[in-house]
Formats: sequence, C-alpha cells, structure tokens
Amino acid sequence: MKAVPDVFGHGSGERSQDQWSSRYGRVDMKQKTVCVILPALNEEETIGKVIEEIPRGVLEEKGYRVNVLIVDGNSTDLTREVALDTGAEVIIEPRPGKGRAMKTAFQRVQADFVVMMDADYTYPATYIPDLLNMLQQGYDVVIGSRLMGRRDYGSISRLNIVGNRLLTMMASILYLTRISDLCTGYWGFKGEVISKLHLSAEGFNLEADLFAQVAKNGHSLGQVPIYYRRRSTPSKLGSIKAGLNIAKTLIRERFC
Ligand SMILES: Nc1nc2c(ncn2[C@@H]2O[C@H](COP(=O)(O)OP(=O)(O)O)[C@@H](O)[C@H]2O)c(=O)[nH]1
Ligand SMILES: [Mg+2]
Repeated sequence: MKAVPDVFGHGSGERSQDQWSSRYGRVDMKQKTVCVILPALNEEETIGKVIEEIPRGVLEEKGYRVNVLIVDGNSTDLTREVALDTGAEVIIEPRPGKGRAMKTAFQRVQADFVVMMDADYTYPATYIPDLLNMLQQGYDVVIGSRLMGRRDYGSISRLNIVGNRLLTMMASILYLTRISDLCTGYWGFKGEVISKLHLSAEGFNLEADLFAQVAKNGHSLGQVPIYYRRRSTPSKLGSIKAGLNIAKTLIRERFC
C-alpha cells in the first residue's frame, strides 16, 4: 500500500462568506457549514455507502455547505482509499479507540454544525437534516435515538439493549438530565459546543463522556427517533467490558 500522509483530500471546515451586492448595499450572506465526522477502522465495505447516503442535495438546498471528515484508525483495508475516492477529507489517528479518534477530529473541525456517526452503515445519514433542524431550533446538542425509534431485528443484542437501558437510566439519574439512548453513536452539535467539551474518553466510553460534558455544561439536549440498521460487518465493541467502562466514566465524571 502506498505511503499515506497525515491529512488527505480537500474540503476543510473553513467557513464560507459569500458576499452579495443588492440595491440596498453590500450584504454578507454567510452559508452555514456542516461537518460530518466518521470515525472508521477497517470499514472498506460500508464507508462508501455511508458517505453516499449523506443527503447533500437536501442540505445544500437548505443552504448548508457539507464537508465529510474521516478519522481513520490506521485501517489495514481500503477504508482510506474508498473515502478519498468520494472526495472526503481523511485524517489518521493511529492511537486506538473511537474516543481518541473523535478528540483528534474535534480539535481540527471548524464548522457551524458538526455531526458524528459510524462508518458501518447502521445509522441512516438521511436523519442529518432532522438533527440540524433541532440544532437550528435552539438545541445545543442532538442525539439520534435508536431506543425512541425502530431497529432492524437483531441489530442490537438483547444483552446490549438491557445494558444500554440500565446505563441510560443511570446517566439520566446521575446527571438529572433526560436521555433515551446513552450509547447511540449518532450525535449533532452546534459548532461552538465542541471546544467546550473536555473529553477524556479514549474508547467506547466516548458517548458517556459526551453526555457527561453536555449535562455538566448545561447544554440543551434534543432527541430525534431514528431507524437503526443491522451491522453487516463485525463490531469492534466488547459488550461487558465496554459497559463497565461506560458506568465508570459516568461515575468519575459526576463525582471526581
Ligand atoms: N478511528 C477509529 N475508529 C474506530 C475505532 N474503533 C472503532 N471505530 C469506529 O467507530 C465506529 C463505532 O464502532 P463500532 O464497532 O461500530 O461500535 P458499535 O457501533 O458500538 O458496535 C465505527 O465506525 C468504527 O469503525 C478506532 O480505534 N479508531
Ligand atoms: Mg457501529
């Protein structure tokens, strides 16, 4: 495989400031930017479909400029190549863990709105306009909730549904903030919220850490019911260990 630099592609999150002249004088019309971040580790089979599904046409019609940023965990398959072929920007975070990957992505992203979702084609990208609508309505952060919505049969194991419900309940009680699906990987943020998230999570405790930061900062949290598809490739998540780590993160962030 050819040597790969740290940053690829184009489409930085730079803001656009289109200027329009009118008979009333010169008016600044700022297009809103949305950056869709996909953490990816060996997702060559699905990452292309995820990027293709992003409803660019709908978003552009609504006045958004869309960037796609892949944060690749040094995949050994063709994830990066497939992503680059779509015109997405790709960065590499070789240290393991979704949390680390997202922290790296958050450090470089500059956009009015940021959406995070998996690269495994389980979360339909078609909900991005709904998430953005809620952010435009005033919510600081919005989740795509699988438990408020519907799921493919077997897309979440019984053990994971029970574990997620318990962790979700624990999170809502500890932080006195309602959430219906703590472990969802589908999140939307107002751009200015990103720099206020002081994340320490390195792995699959990322979402618990995100929720803890959001609740502690007093950010408002909206929820959109979504459809969740079955993963066609193996998950990188080990249920029991990840569940304990999530519970530990909730307690540590609340009391320490
Ligand atoms: N960059 C990077 N991405 C990761 C890593 N581990 C998982 N991911 C990605 O994070 C997303 C969530 O992981 P996934 O295995 O789907 O977990 P699940 O949705 O909880 O079953 C997927 O897009 C993965 O490819 C990692 O170590 N580095
Ligand atoms: Mg997934």
